[in-house]
Amino acid sequence: MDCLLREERERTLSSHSNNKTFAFLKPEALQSRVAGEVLSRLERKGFLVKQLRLHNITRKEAETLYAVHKGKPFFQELVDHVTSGPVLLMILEGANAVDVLRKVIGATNPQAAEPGTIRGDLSLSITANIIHASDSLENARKESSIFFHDGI
Ligand code: 3AN
Repeated sequence: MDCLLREERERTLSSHSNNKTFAFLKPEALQSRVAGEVLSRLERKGFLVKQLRLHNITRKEAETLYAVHKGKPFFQELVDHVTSGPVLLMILEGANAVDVLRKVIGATNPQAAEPGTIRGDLSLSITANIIHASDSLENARKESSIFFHDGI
């Protein structure tokens, strides 16, 4: 019985974790007053907001977050942008959250992103492309732990 309960608990914990992802609205989203619209789209899609916090990203946090891009020509501009004003950090929950959110936000370059996606509808700038969303569960765990001590 104990064993069955433990298995059930582990299954529940792991399915919850699989259904969460990390995202943040970039400073441009707040400056251009579309933060409410983006949140509204995410909720209408069915995501549940589990954590939400306004935050000023430090250069150190930005360099950790985007470490994989260090040395690329756009790295400094990207770090400059995400540290230029408050961002809205969030942990979202929903079925297949990582993949679904990536579809909802659209391609990295808003000029190529499909209409109907967040980036496709709300931006033209690849640097200030409104929203960051983790691209794997592993990265969602890593990235959320930079900003939330309880992570995903
Ligand atoms: P995404 O945010 O779609 O996952 P990544 O992780 O490849 O894209 O890149 C992180 C951020 O770096 C992007 N959101 C974008 O702002 C910026 N970026 C990526 N590629 C370029 C590029 N070729 N030129 C300028 N900025 C870029």
